[in-house]
Amino acid sequence: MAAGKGTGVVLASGVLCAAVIFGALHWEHTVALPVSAGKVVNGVHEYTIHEFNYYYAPSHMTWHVGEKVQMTIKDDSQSAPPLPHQFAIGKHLATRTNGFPKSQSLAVGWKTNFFDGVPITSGGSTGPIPAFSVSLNPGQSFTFDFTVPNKPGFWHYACFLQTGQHYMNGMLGRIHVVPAQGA
Ligand SMILES: [Cu+2]
Repeated sequence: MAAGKGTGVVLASGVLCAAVIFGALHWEHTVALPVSAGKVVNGVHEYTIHEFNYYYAPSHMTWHVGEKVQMTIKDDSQSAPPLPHQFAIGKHLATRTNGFPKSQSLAVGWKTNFFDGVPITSGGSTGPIPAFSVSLNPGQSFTFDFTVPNKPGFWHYACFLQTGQHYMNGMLGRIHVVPAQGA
């Protein structure tokens, strides 16, 4: 069963609603997390996203359209037990119910995936990967490169493992994609 601190979130979000989720996030994260950990090396914006139970650090990023990005995702989960985690960017939750009467909506993924049609470079190969996301075991990391596509607006990254339980526990971050600098 999930950690007790998530229970309030689950109860509060019987009706799945962004306002409830964001309220819960503010309530849960009493320690301030860095807004953006990117640094620029040779024109490439490098980010490392650390995954914990059940949050990301950083939990917010701002990207510019056309910017070259190198992302490293690292599962730094150390709480007992350390857990696999996922990093998936998208918008509009894909949900399903658990099949019981009065069942809750379970968040199981994104309807719109940010990386659809976007070439991803990793391990020497480049190409779009449908519904691209990264799932890691504790201690693992994965690095990939891409150019921020012309998809301005707010996007989210989340972990939907354990039938959405990680998402319900607050494992959610936000990306603001803004027009190219100087555009
Ligand atoms: Cu997770």
